Amino acid sequence: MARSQNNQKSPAAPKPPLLYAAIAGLLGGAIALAIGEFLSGLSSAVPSMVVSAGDWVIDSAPGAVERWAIDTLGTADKPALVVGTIIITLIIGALTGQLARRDHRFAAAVFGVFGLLGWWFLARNPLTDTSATWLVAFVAAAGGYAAFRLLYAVAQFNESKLVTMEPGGSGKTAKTADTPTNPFATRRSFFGWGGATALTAVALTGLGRQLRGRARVDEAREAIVIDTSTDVATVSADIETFDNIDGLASYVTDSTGNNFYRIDSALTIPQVDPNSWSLKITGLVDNPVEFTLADIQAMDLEDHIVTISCVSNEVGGGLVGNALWTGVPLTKLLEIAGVQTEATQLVSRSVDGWTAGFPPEILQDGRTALLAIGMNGEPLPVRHGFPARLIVAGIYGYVSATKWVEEINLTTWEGFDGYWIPRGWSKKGPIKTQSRIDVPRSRTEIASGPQPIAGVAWAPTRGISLVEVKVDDEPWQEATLAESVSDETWVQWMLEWDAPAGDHVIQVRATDGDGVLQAVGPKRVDPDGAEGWHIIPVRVTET
Ligand SMILES: Nc1nc2c(c(=O)[nH]1)N[C@H]1C(S)=C(S)[C@@H](COP(=O)(O)O)O[C@H]1N2
Ligand SMILES: [Mo]
Repeated sequence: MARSQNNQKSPAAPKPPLLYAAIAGLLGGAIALAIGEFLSGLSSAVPSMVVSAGDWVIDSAPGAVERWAIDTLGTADKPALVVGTIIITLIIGALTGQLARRDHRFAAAVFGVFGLLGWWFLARNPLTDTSATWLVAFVAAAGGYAAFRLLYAVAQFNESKLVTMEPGGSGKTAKTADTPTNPFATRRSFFGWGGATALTAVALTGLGRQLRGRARVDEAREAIVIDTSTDVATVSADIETFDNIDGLASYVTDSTGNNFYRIDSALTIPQVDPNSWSLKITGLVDNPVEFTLADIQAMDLEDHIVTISCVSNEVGGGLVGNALWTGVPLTKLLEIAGVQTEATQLVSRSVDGWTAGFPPEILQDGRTALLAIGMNGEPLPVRHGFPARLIVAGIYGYVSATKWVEEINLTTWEGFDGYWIPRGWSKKGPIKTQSRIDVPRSRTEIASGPQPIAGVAWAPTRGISLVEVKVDDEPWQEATLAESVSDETWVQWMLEWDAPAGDHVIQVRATDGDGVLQAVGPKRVDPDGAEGWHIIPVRVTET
């Protein structure tokens, strides 16, 4: 009963002039959109509402219409959609303001629908965190509605002398046109509040975009060419792989989109401007140095294929991937800085303050350790540490693989604990030998008959010498290993199997290059990595 309440509170509250009501509605809509932009800047789990609405238009437009739009609007189709969404929202806001003069509940309903629609656009995006989308949509709609109500209220000033004549009054009319019923409702205060609201909307949007900064960094990233002598497409062609086995992880993991696992503590992916980025080497060194990206690019870049893995990878899990990394050997940078003999820990720090540490003496065994700027022939994807990160073969990511790295500090082993160490993880993190069955997929049904059993096994930097597979109670059988470029990468393995109908259990175990059998465990991931043989059940049906 918003209306009767309204009438009761201030029986004489006049309706705002049509134009003012429309402006109030328009600015309420602007605030709602701006809050959405601002919140999406705060968290990478929340995309922009405006962009999501545009995505929906693209997705639901019939192919022909979409092509027409792209042809007609050229590459400007995305900005055009965004501008279109904003304009439509503002027009609806203005209409809402006008209609609210008849019935106040109308505005509440429109902002409510805005919230629901906004939520739906956000939630459609597979990358979003659903609980966050509810919050964002609600805050945006409520904030927009509150702004509208405020402006509407200050617009309820008396437009003309006639309106102020009241029965029982003195018969005199007010001298000014702006005699308010609500003392704050004057033309002047409306423009004051309206201006402030418009500025707030612009500031929130600008701040959100600034925080995200994605487009800017993406553009800068695309302008960078990684000078690599290795063509990632031919890496797998030059060696014998099992890439043709359906469902088996390919030898080199695709690093586009979200195909390569991503682990970090960053709520928003840091957006680092490559032109102002630099890496400092500090601490126990003779010459503290600082390198720009241009400095790094001008050095002799090396290409290495290295498998990296997360200490949190469960037995059979996917927090592992193999990529071609391009960069400068850490030893070369450390040589320039002149590491002192007391330095027993190399701590790397990212732009967001995350840290990792390992003993630099492990670099003496000649393993690959890079300040990497390229991944699979391209600049590092932003989510994988653009413009630079560390890659050290044979130790888990949490002690070494700092993304968005900006400082390497040489210190003592006791002098510092990296990010995860006080949180209950082991200070040293050598990668344990692991093996995984990819084909057939665990808990699936397959048809009886010839069927490969296949997967990957890794033990960087020791390499894999043997993979064995066991079906039910049969003896362990030796799998065939594909080729790998070095002991620093995983290796694909495969065993032909004539699958008989029934329920089966398949297990795998690997032996590393030192002849050490993978630990049977089971042991949980903390504090220093899971142990155990991967065991999967499958159902084979009669063909
Ligand atoms: N800045 C930063 N770098 C980081 C992390 C992080 O939280 N912040 N996580 C590390 C961990 S635990 C792992 S396993 C690897 C994962 O690298 P990826 O996301 O490129 O696969 O990044 C490492 N580098
Ligand atoms: Mo990790």
